[in-house]
Amino acid sequence: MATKSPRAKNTAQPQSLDSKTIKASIVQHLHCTLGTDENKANNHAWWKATCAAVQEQVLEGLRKTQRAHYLNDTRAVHYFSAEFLMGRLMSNNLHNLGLFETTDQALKELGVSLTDIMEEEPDMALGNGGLGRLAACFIDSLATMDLPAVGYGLHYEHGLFRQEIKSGAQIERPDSWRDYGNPWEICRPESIQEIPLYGYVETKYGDKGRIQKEWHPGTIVKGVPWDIPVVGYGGKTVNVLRLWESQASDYFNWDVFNAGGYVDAQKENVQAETISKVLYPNDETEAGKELRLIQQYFFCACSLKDIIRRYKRAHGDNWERFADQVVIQLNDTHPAIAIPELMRILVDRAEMDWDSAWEICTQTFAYTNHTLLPEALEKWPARMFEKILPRHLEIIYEINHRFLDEVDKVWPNDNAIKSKLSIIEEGNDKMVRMGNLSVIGSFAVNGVAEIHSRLVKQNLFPEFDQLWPGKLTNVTNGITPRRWLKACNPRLSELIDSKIGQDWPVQLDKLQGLADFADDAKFQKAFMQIKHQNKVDLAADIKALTGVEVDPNAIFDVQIKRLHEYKRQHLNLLHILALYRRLLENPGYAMTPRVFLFGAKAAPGYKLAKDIIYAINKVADKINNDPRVNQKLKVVFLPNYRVSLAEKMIPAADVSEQISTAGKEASGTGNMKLALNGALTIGTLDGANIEIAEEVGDDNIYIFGLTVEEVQALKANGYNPYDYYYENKELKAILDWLETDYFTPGKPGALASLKHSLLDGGDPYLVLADFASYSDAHKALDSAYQDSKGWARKAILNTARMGKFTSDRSIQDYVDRIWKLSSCKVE
Ligand code: F55
Repeated sequence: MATKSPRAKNTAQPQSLDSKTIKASIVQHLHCTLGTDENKANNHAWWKATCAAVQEQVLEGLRKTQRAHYLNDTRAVHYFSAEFLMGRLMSNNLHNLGLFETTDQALKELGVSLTDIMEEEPDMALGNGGLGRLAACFIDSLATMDLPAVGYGLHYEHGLFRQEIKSGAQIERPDSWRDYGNPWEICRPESIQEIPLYGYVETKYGDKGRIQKEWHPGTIVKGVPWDIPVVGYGGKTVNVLRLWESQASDYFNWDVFNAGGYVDAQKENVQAETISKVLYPNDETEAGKELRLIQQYFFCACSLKDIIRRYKRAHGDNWERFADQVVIQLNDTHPAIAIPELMRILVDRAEMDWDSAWEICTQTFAYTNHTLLPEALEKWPARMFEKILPRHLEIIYEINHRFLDEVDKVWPNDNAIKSKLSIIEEGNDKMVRMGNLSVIGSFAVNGVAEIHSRLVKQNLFPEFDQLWPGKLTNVTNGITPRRWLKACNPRLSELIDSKIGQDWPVQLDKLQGLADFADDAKFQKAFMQIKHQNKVDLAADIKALTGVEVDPNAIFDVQIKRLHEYKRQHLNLLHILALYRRLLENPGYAMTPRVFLFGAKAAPGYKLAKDIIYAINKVADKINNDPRVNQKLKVVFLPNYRVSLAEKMIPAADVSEQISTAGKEASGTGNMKLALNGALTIGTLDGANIEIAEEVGDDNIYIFGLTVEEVQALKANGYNPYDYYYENKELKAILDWLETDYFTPGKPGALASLKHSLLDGGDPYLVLADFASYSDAHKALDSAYQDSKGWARKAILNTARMGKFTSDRSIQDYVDRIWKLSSCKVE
């Protein structure tokens, strides 16, 4: 049952500002910052003026926080992540400052709707999915808990692509979130860094035969920091997310320029500026592209220089306290290049001996693993490495050499183990394994849910676990309740406030208090009315976005996440087809009206994922226009799924689809957001679903499908999807249906790739094996919904029992077990 979650100490004290003062500030900014006035201003101008007014408060907090951290010379965590999926900032900042109601009032008096102007803000979509959003939730918790922390990442000009759906297919369009400026960010030219790339390494012989290595870079790029203030709930601590933009270095290539090669000199600029141009849109696959490695090195090198500059300001050239003051958390292996970079700085630049340098490194870094999928484990061709970062490759070889000597002491002459644990994968094309480097260079390694961490130990890194017992551990993910309940579901938040007080956003365990009302008819009614109202709102959005009309009285069944075979959106689709078929064959088929909602982006190069999106859309078209089933079934694919759309869908969901093949979803975090907002999970025993089930209890969740052990056994015994195809008549009919032109008139076979991947493709994610059990779980869920009181009770208990999944608890786990940080109060 519920574990105790930590106290985030702040509660949102409304600040002293009244609506008159805010109003004056907004108007002042409208005039003096935007150069317009109350009569001419459109929503965009009002939004910008309001941001500017809010930012004044934010910056006050930022200044005080930085002063407090400096004066206390605090140990700080540095969260290195190639992705921060921040979404919009206005609502969150207002809530965290305690200024939401006052600002709402101020704008009302000006004849402006806060809700409307918030829609003007583009999402900061500098991430792909769960990993990037986790980083965003974590920095929210860090600030809320008054912990000294800096987020470090890349200032992509273009975030994750905008998805359009044309005739059912995904089209990618560039995301231009900064085209009209970003009112929250501050450029810090005083902290620009210069980053070397390419070139060669010179070996020199110094005093007493000491070998000195000197890297002569082939080019230098400039890193320009942009700071996004991160406001903690209560508004006291304001930390910083520092994102690096690449620019051409000023002095570099002046020779070419002076020789009259203006255009060529500009070419260099274009190259340098490409580094932070665009976020790679792949989740769960490593791209293996040169530019991606450069991106990784660029932001890590900038960030390390920044950290070292700050450290030296307090401690001069004495490195002894570095690891006491600095802890660096690597969000997956994407920033793992920071490990050899710190070694290079210590050994080559600070002239430290190897062992002392290695001691500092391995006390500074900790690494979070987010995946077991083999195709997602980053590997770089050694030859590419050598070209871009020649000195780093040498350092990696040296780290590896010394490490393999240690391995030999434990497993003498065991070449199989050595080749498995080596940072270098031997072969025609040698590869650098970033996962192994991360484990070897860190003092702690964590998975992101209990089952995932167990599999990391048992399957991914068993020998490392033997070599260093205790180094591999678990920190179950969490989500910030400020964004994922307080801000996105104001109706429910108000109801909760009225029952259990206002501390729950920082003490999420308090939601347990709602369990007392789970059977209270009045509370049930209020809870379900809020759900209904949220569904009415979402139905209006759906109509506006897609033209499809949905009935808020139907069950809203939601699957929102990146599109991937292992997440099995196609299992959901096959079940929808089963329902459709049952309704056609038997118009009296008993089922509660259901609206299936999808939101998902596919990696642009992932053919089958795009085929699945196409299939969902084609099936949706057919069903939504078939009057025979329309009273019972609708299917909607909402285009361009992103944080701000999630904030609208989650409060309106009755059912949460968490149906990955057991063992494949490291944790999931959407599962937590949906349950927190009173949706019931239909899910497999995978990732954090298992821990959610433990919290909510078996009566309040619909678990189905094979377990990890059963998956392993089935695969070991030779899984044959045809067995299920021939065995299950319904399944066969559905799969055969996909080959006809029923859903794609005039284009038979347009959806056939799906069937083939599940049959001749071997069904790698066991969709067919889990189909029957999934269908049964849906039947159980459907009949449970018929009992409206019973359902209300289950929904309330889901919300009441999500305390464990606040990201404050995750952060407290990191603090206690990995980071050993102390909080620092800001007055
Ligand atoms: C992005 C880029 C690359 Cl190269 C590889 C993976 C990703 C990515 O976005 N991964 C990701 O989102 N992983 C997810 O992390 C979440 C947070 O830990 C987990 O909840 C989720 O299970 C996992 O898939």
